[in-house]
Amino acid sequence: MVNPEFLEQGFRWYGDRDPVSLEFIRQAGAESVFTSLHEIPYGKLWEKKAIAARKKTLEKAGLKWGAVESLPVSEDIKLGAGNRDEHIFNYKESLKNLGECGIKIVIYNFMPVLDWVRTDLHYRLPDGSTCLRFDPVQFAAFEIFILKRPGAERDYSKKQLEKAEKFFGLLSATGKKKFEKSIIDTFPGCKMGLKISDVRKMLDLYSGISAASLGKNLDLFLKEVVPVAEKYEIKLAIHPDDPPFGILGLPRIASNLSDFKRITRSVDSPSNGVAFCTGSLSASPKNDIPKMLNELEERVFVAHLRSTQRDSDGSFKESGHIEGSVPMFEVVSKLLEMQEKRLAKGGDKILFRPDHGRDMADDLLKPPTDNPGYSYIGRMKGLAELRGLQFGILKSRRTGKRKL
Ligand code: DNO
Repeated sequence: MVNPEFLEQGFRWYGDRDPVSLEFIRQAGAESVFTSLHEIPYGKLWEKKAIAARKKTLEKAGLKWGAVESLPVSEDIKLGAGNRDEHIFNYKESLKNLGECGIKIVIYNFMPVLDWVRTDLHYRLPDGSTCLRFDPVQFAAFEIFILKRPGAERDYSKKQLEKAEKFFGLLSATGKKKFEKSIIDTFPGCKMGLKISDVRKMLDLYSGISAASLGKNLDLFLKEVVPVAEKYEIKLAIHPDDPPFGILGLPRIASNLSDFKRITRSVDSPSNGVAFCTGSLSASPKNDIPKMLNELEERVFVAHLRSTQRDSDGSFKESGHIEGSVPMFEVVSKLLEMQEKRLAKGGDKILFRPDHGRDMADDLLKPPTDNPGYSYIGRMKGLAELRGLQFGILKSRRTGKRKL
C-alpha cells in the first residue's frame, strides 16, 4: 500500500522498445508513468486512438499515465519558421486529444537543436558503476574538431583548448565516432539519426536568433497552446535547459529563476508552468534550487529529482539522488508541504520521478540501450532513497509535533 502522504511516485518508460518492463516499473514501487508516443515524429499529430491505446497498456499493467514526457516542440516552432503554423495546430489538437483521454500533465522543452547534452554517457566511477557526465573540455573538442563550429574557440580558455586537443588526439577513429554519436544522437526515446552536417545546417538556421527572439517564439507558441491546455485542464510544464548554460553558441531561455518567471508570466495561466528538474538546474552554481522552488511554487506542476556533482574544472557528473549539490532534504520537504496544501484545497498529489540513475550491478551486464541514464537498478535505487527520505521527513515531523 502506498503511503497516502507520499508524493506520487513515477518512473519514465520509453514504450514497447524499452528494455525495462512495466512490470519491473511497478515492482520498483512506482504508481505512475512518464511516457510519450516516441514513435510519432516531432510536429505531427497525436491521434486519440494511439493515446487511448497507450493509456490502456499502462492501466493493464496496474499503472497510470501520470505525465506525457514529452510532447515535443518541433524546430520549426522554436525557429518560428517553416511549418510552424501546421505544427502548432497539431500541438493544439494533440493537447485536446490528450485532455479528452484524461491526461493531466504535459512536459516539453524549448532547447534549440539538441535535447539534453553530455560528453560521456558511461563515465566510470571508482566503485565500477557508471554515470552521465559533461566536461567542457571534451565538449570543446567536439565543437572544434568534429563540428568545426566557426568561432567556437572563443567560448573556451587557452588551457581548455590545449586540453581539448590532447583529449581528441588520444581518441581512436571508432572512439571519435562513438563520441560524436553520444553528443548528437541522444534524443529521448528516439533516434533522429542526425549527421554532423545536419547539426551544422540546424545551427545555421539559428544564426540570426537571439535569446530575445527565441523567447518571442516561445511566447507565441504559449499564447496558442496554453488556452487549449487550460480548457482541457492540462498542466503544461516546461523542462529546464540541460545543461542550464549556453552551448554551441545557441540562445538559452529556460535556465534560471528569471527565465521561468518570464515564461510563466508571458501567458499568465494556471496551465502554464514548470517541470522542476533539480538535476538539470543544479549543473549551474548560480541556481539556488530551494529559492527557485519557493518562488515558483504555484507553477511547479511536476518534479524530476536527481542531483549532480560539480567539479572545479567546470565539469559535472550525475551523483546519487540524495547526494551532490542539490539540497534534496529541503526540496522534498518543500514538495511535501506544497502537496499538503494542494490536497487540502482539493487539488492533486505532486508527481515526481527519480530522474536518471547510474548503471550499476546487473545494469552493467545488460546490452547497451538507446536510453542512457535510464537503467533499471540505478533508478530503482534513486526511487527507494527518495521514498525513504519522504518517510523520514514525514515521520520526524509527526514525532516533532508530539514532542517525543
Ligand atoms: C533527461 C530528461 C529530458 C527531458 C526532456 C523534456 O533525461 O529530463 O529528456 O525529458 O528534455 O522535454
